[in-house]
Amino acid sequence: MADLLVLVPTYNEVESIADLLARVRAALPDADVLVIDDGSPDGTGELADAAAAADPAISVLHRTAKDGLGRAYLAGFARARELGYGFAAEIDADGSHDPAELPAMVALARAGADLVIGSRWVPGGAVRNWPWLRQAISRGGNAYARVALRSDIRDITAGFRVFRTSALSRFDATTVSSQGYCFQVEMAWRIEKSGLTVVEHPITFVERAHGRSKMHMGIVAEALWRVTLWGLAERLQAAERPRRS
Ligand SMILES: Nc1nc2c(ncn2[C@@H]2O[C@H](COP(=O)(O)OP(=O)(O)O)[C@@H](O)[C@H]2O)c(=O)[nH]1
Ligand SMILES: [Mg+2]
Repeated sequence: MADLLVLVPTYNEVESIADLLARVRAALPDADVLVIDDGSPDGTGELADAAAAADPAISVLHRTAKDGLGRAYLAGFARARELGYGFAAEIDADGSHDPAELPAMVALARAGADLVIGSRWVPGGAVRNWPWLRQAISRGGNAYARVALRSDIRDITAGFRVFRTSALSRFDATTVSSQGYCFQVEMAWRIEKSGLTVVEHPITFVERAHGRSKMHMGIVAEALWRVTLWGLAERLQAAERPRRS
């Protein structure tokens, strides 16, 4: 059995999913792939089923309604752990993340990293075709999270990742509170905080050519208030520590 499960969350990605699956399979012929579709009305789930019927390495998890990226990934992580995979990867379905980067990222994980982040904001990383507002949100959000969470991670919101599944089992993923993209921040920060190894690998993020982003201001707002609360809680705990001893 393969020891890597590549998780591909989808919502209305009918124009991108077949090409993305072919590229993942070509980049990592030995890995298995799990599409996690939230009942896309555009037929993405059916297309993924057709790919799975033609290729035993591909399977599809159908969920009934759009329930957020965080919960889709938690379902995928649970599947990866149940089935005994050593590593689980995250990749967007819209072509923004180049599957050709995955072998290098997986190699870093196999070499010892607990979490490898495909990072836009480290030297060598880049973003292509993103409107200035998205760039500003990503750069500003990452800068804010670094300070608020006292994190060393440069691209803590990135959705292109490889996890060692034992790192996921170190904490109870059912206690992960974020629903939207803030989920990425929460997972990376918890892994970093528990002393595990986080490595960033530079990637070029290319904005989707088809379909529409599911990003909206509610998702940004969720990240902002959660990161602020986590940061404040950290500082309160740090302030209390000397008094107890
Ligand atoms: N299963 C599932 N996938 C989602 C959901 N929201 C977004 N996605 C997928 O997550 C990936 C990233 O979403 P996208 O809209 O491209 O975000 P952006 O790149 O930040 O604009 C894509 O593959 C989406 O189809 C969701 O609620 N459920
Ligand atoms: Mg996208």
